[in-house]
Amino acid sequence: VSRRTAPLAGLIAAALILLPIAPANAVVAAATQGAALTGYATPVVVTAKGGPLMFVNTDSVPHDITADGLYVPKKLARKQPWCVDYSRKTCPLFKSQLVGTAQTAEVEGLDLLKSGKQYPFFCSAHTGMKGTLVVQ
Ligand SMILES: [Cu+2]
Repeated sequence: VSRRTAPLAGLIAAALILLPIAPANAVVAAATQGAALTGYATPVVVTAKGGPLMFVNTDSVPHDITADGLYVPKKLARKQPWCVDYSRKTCPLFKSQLVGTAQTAEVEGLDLLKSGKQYPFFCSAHTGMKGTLVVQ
């Protein structure tokens, strides 16, 4: 790295370090080593309506959080950024990205949920991994 590009490289490195840090008030859901067999480290997650809820994966294989059998109402699907990957009828009501080892992703869609209700979720890569999201 030349002297001229060194500051830029430093900025990029700092950005990469800062990216996985969750907001201070975020609730954290987690998958840890062996989660494909043993399930989520946090099978029951209590969150505020609208979140923020971060999913942290420390396992050696990728996992996510995906609403189980619950879908964004067709009329609203076009407005949800994560719905671009789905047909308008099959967009999960809430989901995180599939993330690999030591990665963190925000669970999106929590503002579509209702206080006082519980919502089942699973991992789209390992359908035996199941959990419950409790919205306060
Ligand atoms: Cu998984």
